[in-house]
This record gives sequence, structure tokens and C-alpha cells, in this order.
Amino acid sequence: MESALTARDRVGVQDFVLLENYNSEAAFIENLRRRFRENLIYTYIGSVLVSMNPYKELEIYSKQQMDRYRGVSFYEISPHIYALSDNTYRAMRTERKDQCILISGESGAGKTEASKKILLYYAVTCPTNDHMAALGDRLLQSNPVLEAFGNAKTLRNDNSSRFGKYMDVQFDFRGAPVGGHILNYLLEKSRVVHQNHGERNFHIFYQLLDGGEDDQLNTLNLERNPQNYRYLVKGNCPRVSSISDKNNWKVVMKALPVIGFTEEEVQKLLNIIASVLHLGNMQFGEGEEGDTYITTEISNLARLLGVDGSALREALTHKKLTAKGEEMITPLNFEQAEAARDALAKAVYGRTFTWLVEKINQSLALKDEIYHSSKGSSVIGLLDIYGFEVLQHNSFEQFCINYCNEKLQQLFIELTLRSEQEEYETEGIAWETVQYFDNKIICDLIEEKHKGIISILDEECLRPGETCDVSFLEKLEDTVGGHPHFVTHKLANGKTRRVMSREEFRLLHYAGEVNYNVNGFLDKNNDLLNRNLKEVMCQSDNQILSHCFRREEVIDQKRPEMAATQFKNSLMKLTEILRSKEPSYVRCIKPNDAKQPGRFDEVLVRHQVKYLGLMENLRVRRAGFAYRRRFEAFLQRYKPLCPETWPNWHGRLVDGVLTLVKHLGYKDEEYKLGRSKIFIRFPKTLFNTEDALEAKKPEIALTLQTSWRGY
Ligand code: AD9
Ligand code: MG
Repeated sequence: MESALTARDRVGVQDFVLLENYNSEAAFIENLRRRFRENLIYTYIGSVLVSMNPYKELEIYSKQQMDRYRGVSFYEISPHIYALSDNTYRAMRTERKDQCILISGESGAGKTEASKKILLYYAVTCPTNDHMAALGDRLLQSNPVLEAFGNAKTLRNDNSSRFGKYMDVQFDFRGAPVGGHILNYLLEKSRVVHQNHGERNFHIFYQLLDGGEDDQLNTLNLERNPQNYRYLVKGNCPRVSSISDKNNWKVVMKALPVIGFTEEEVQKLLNIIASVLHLGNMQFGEGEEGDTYITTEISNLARLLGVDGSALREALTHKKLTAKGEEMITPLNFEQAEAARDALAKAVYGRTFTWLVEKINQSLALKDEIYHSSKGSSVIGLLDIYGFEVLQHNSFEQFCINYCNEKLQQLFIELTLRSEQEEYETEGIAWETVQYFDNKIICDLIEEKHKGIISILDEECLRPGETCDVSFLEKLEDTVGGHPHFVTHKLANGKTRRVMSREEFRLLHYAGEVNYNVNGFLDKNNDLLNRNLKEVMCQSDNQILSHCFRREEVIDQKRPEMAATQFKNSLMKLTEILRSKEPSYVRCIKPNDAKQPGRFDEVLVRHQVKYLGLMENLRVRRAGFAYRRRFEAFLQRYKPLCPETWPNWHGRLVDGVLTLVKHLGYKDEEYKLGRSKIFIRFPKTLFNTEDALEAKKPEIALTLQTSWRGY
């Protein structure tokens, strides 16, 4: 039989706090590598779960595995996303406190997969409420629908989330899931009309073309080949080998009725998807007077949008302005007409997505009768948001995505530090402060009122007269030019930094440097749709669209908040929600950029370990102690090793633990007793104790089924 020591050498330690040299990044990476090689993708740093993307299906998510983790103490068994799910659930039940699970990591690191595993665990293992037997189903089925509309193939990830998602699952007093609610964040709408090379539009378009029945496509006037649609050819990537659009289409079509869609609603939804494709193929010609006309057939598009054809034609080629109380109609030039068409496609798609989330929320909503009978119910929130992203060409979307990641990192720092500090304080144990890089300075640079990048962007959008993306950049240089995390081509001595273009600014994010090209920033932040297009759309007889385009919006002349400010405000609210709950963390790591199993790219992994702050996290967690355990758990496990505590200890727990450790020969510097927990300084002490227990097993009828060294 393999000795415990060689097993440890082979597969590493299951909790980084047990590393002998916990200050060494090399040891940390080596531990990750060993475990990854053995398909052990999960490792703890105390209560934080580190997850490596295996890029292959592992047999570790079965119902039997779920049963293994139910009700078992966190550290008694090998690390797993189910252990974290179960622990969070039990904390909610026993402490009656709302919980949240924050999943972070860069694009493709496995956040969405992790959130799906957690949801599956709850849907399968929690008791069911008689009224809400199908809720688990609806929770699960909402995923493929949202992914079809909100995910796309990018260079980083074949199934990349292009929207942020926070989902609350509500449980009743018996622990049965009874309701759910989703908050969605900033969908990357620009993808509807443009994709980078090697990327695709949202999955749903390809699914419909590949999976739709012949007569369905006929009714929508669509052809199967995605290459025939301008909105689908930009990335030159119609197919993705890891994705079956046809099968996924079937899954989505099955899911829609489960989450409460009527046949009619499904048809309306299909009309909308098709209308976006037809919009993309619409072409314009230029008249002699600089005016523009539509050269392609429009009646089919108007039918699908449920609007009047000539009104649509007029609205796509003209602009209505109100000046001094008088309405004026002016023709659009060629570029303006193309921009109006694209703006309509983005608005139709983006608003339909929001409607979809509302519709799902209605289906998951806590019904009144249950609400009243579920006093004492609690919530587990799940956050799965787009990961930090650095592309060759980074624009407004990457700016928002990376800002969001800064905010979450800040929350992580604040909450982990705080809770650790509290633990040492309540236990009465002295500890040394650990230095962290606090990214608040970058968050401020972006979001500060009047002085931050978002405020400057808004001001530039609202400023009358000639404004453009470059004038925005100049304004940035004037206002935040000297900031240590902001760089442009201008050097302090007035010279030019040659490696940077004049259209770029660079932010030194916590996770790395990103150059943002300002082209399009103003338009995307403005996110405007001509008023006459809104007027046409709010008369649509497609109920989804008439719900999305409200009359009030046309009447109300007040300018809505700009896109970045809206996003900032929604992130502020999100942070508040998360702060009010007890957090758990999953930190996801991507092993390589090739999306391949078995490849461990050390440079890439080291970079993530660094910016996720895992080393600091570990140092804080250790703060001099490798291991901590509540007195009763420690005593229960190791009492066979001491005649005075075996088979039962009848005195105070702390005295029992003291008797036990004295008998084991622990030296004073090896441990400390807090108010309810024992803290052990060196992993070796614990390994020795475990080995002693192992050796004693045959002697005592030890019925322990599990081992903390469960790997
Ligand atoms: V993004 O920020 O949305 O672009 P995520 O969400 O972090 O990103 P995702 O969960 O989508 O990444 O994972 C990317 C791919 O890695 C998945 O499509 C799977 O093919 C693969 N993956 C991730 N986690 C697992 C896993 N636990 N088991 C097997 C996995 N494959
Ligand atoms: Mg994702």
C-alpha cells in the first residue's frame, strides 16, 4: 500500500494552508500542478475553493458524489464544489443567514460551469416543497435559455457569458427551494452587429438556423446557411467544433415551455430573432441629394417586427427632431442610415433579452401563498459574471467588464480580510497584518464622481458642440493624466510614447495592463435610438416588442442615464446585496489558452494566482497557523490517541483538547487554544497526528469513514 507521505507527494495537499512553505509561490504552483495532473481540480485555501478548469468531463458530478458530500464537514472529505455548496446551504439553515457564492476568474476559467454545478446540487439534493415541486426544473432550465441568448463563442471561450448574472435562490423554513430571481448586467449588445475575427454572434442565431424545422424557417423566410447573413459573417466562424447548435436548439425549445412560455410567445420570440438577421441584410442606396433609400425588400422584415412597412422605411432613413416646439424631419445620409439600422438591431435584441429575464423571473417568482407560509426562509445568491478580459482590440465593452472585475476584487479583499481579522479577534489570538494590494485606487479612477473616467465620459457625451472619441481622450489626459494607473501616448515631459496609439489609453488593472481604444466609446455610452424608430417600434403588434418599447419613453423627453453610469449604479447595488450576505468564494483558474485538457501553462497559471491574490489570501489565512478546528471536532477525531479522552471525555471541551495535545507531546509553540478552536501552527504537527491515528486504526475499532486527507 502506498504510504501517506508518498500519496501526499504525488497529489499534493488538499488545502494550501497545509503547505510546508506557504510563502513560496513556486510551492503553491507545484501543488496546483500535481493535483491537476491527477484530475484533482479542487483545492482549498481555508474556506475558499480554488478550481482549475480541466477542459474535459470528469466523473465527479454524479448523484453518488452529491450524496457523499451531503452533511459532511467541509474538511473531512476531498475538496469539491459540492462541499462548498453543501456547506453554504447548511450555514444558511443553521445560522439563518443569507449566503452568497462569488465565483471569479478570467474568461474561460470555469465560472459558469461552477455556477451550474452548484445549482444542480441544490436542485437534486434539497427537499422539495409540495407547491413548488417543479421549481428545481425551472431553475435549471433557465440556464440553457439564457446561455443561448446571452453567450457566444469568443477567442477565449467557446461559451463565453456576454452578460453578468446574479441569481438568488430562495429556500423555505424546511430548506426547500421555493423561488428564484435573476439580476442581469450589461449585455454586450455590440456583438449583434459586429464580431471580431474567430468569434461568433450570440448562439441563438446559429441554433435557429441549424436546428429549426424546415417549415419554421420558411415562415421566417430564413435560409440555413449562416454565411448568408451579414450579422453572422463578420467573425468568419459559422461553426464551432465543441458546440452542437442543433442539439442546443432542441434543449432551448424544450426548456421554454418549462419556464412558462406559451406557443404564441415562442413564435413571437422566433420572429424577433429572425428580424434581427433580416435587418442585418438590409441595404441602402445613396440618392443624388445625399439622401438614402432602402434597396432591399422590407415587407418581410416589417411583418416579423409587427410594424407598418412604410413607417419603418421612413424611420430608417430619416431623423425626426424637435426644435423650438416644431418637428422637423431630415433625411439621413448613408452612414447615418446604416448606424440607425444597427442601433435598431441592438435595441431589439438587447431589450428582448431583458424581457426574457423578466419572463424567467415571473416563472421563478415566490408565489404569494408560499411567501406567507415561508417565514424564516433564506437566500443563497450566486454570482457568475463575465471574467477579466484582455483582447488585441479592447473597447467600451472590455472597459465595463474589467471595471466590474475590479469591483468584485475589491469586495473580495474587503470581506476576506475583515472576516479573517474577526475570527482571530473573537478567538482572542494575536496575528500579524498581511499587506495586500488594495485596488480601491483603480476603482476610484474609474468611478469617482466628477473626476473618474465614467463621469468624464458622460460629460463629453452631454457637452454641446463638436465632441468625439478623441476629444474624450484629451479630456481624460487633462483630468486623470497623472494617475499612477493611467497611461496614454503622452509622456510627462511632453514627448510621445511611441508604442501607444493616439486613440488609446491604458489602465493598469489589478489583473494586468489593458489598452483601450476610445473609438466608439461615446456612441456606445450614449446608446441612442432615433426617436422615430422608437415610435414605430412601440406600435408593434408583437407583444414582446410592444412591451420592450414603451410609449412613455417616446413622450418622456428626459434623457435616460448613459450606459456606463447605469452599469456603475447597478454594480453599486450589487455590491450592497453581496455585502448583506455571508460570502463564500470560488476562484477559478484557466490552465491554458488552447482550451485543451492536460496542459498546464505555468506562466498563465502563475499570472492568475498573482492577480487573484491567492498568495496573500493564503498568508492571511495562515497568519501563522496552518490549521484550525473547533474543539469538539478535534476531540472527536483524535480522542482515540489518548487513554484519558477515549472513548469519551466528560469535562470541558477545552480541557479535553489540552489533555489530548499534551499526551501527544505538542510543544507550546506548535499550537494555541482560542475560545472555541484550536489553532495549529505547522502542518507537520497535524500530519504526525494523522499518521498516529492511521497507525492506531487496526487496534481500535475505528469507525471513521472519512479522512481529512480525503484528497
Ligand atoms: V466567461 O468569463 O463567461 O468567458 P467562464 O464562465 O469562466 O468564462 P466557462 O464556465 O464557460 O468559463 O468554462 C469554459 C469551458 O471550460 C466550458 O465550456 C467547458 O468546456 C470547460 N469547463 C469549465 N469548467 C469545467 C468543469 N468543471 N468540467 C469540465 C469544464 N469542463
Ligand atoms: Mg461564463
